[in-house]
Amino acid sequence: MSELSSSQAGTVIAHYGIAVAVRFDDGQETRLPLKRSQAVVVGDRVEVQGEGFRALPSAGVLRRRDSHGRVRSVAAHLDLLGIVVAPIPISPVGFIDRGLVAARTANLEARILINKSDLPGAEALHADLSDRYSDLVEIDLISAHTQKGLKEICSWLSEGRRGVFVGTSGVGKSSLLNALLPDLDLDVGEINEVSGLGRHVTSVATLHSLESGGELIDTPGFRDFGPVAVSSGELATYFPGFEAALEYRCHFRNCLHVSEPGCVVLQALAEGRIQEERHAAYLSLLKDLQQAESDPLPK
Ligand SMILES: Nc1nc2c(ncn2[C@@H]2O[C@H](COP(=O)(O)OP(=O)(O)OP(=O)(O)O)[C@@H](O)[C@H]2O)c(=O)[nH]1
Ligand SMILES: [Mg+2]
Ligand SMILES: [Zn+2]
Repeated sequence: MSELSSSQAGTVIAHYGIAVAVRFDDGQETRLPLKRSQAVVVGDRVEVQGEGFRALPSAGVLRRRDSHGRVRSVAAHLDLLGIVVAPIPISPVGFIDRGLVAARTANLEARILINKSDLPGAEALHADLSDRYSDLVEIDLISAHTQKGLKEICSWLSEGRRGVFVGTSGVGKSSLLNALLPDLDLDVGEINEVSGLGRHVTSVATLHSLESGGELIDTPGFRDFGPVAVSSGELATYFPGFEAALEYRCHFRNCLHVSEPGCVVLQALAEGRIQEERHAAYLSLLKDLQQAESDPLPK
């Protein structure tokens, strides 16, 4: 076969909207134009021929629904999901639950990473999140600035494991990557002093290899994280904190655990085994999913 007609396999390592960067398996990198019809995300495997490429089947894809109801893929071939939060900016209500549900449906191992441990309020946030989530998921108090806890993150991202950081703009996702990879120099942005919000600095998703052998993907911050790969009827099965209650069966097979008689979730709620706040978070996500299911919006 001639040089020109042979195809080469690689991985998408950056997505610029109109083009992608691909790293071939021999380590060489190239930039290729993206056609409108081509849907690939960082982490996807592709087969490149000249200027063209075709995406190979993917797995471990993290998807979310944006505020317009559109389904967006975040990254592919993932093993780990780091849900990054910070004392400032505060993450939207339900962000962690949505992230955990999305991780469970995509079969990813999730962790809550509380960044900016050097700031006042970090300890209180840690105590609050530990109260709610420590039975369900590992929680780390870390800092990109002081490097606290970064060694643990490196060992989590050990050889052959690929992770992605998600979190609202300004929580420090890019700063964490810069701290984990001293040669990297991703742009980081100041928090707006009036609104306390980030400035949406990162606009491109990029994949980076760590010394520990793992890989980590930086993403632009987004406020909405509506899970997509789960229907309203299945939500409870994936909802963090409902596991023990759902070892028993509700009276109705299609129980949504809202107000139905003979519901084991509501019984656990009444007996204090499920906190009110957890059930309220479930109801809010259930409502969003039902709305998305009834909306004829573009997929
Ligand atoms: N005090 C403190 N500030 C931090 C820490 N990590 C990041 N920051 C600051 O938080 C701000 C936002 O950081 P970025 O890394 O740009 O946040 P991001 O999550 O990548 O934001 P987007 O790209 O907009 O989604 C910057 O001013 C950082 O210096 C930390 O550990 N401690
Ligand atoms: Mg960033
Ligand atoms: Zn029920």
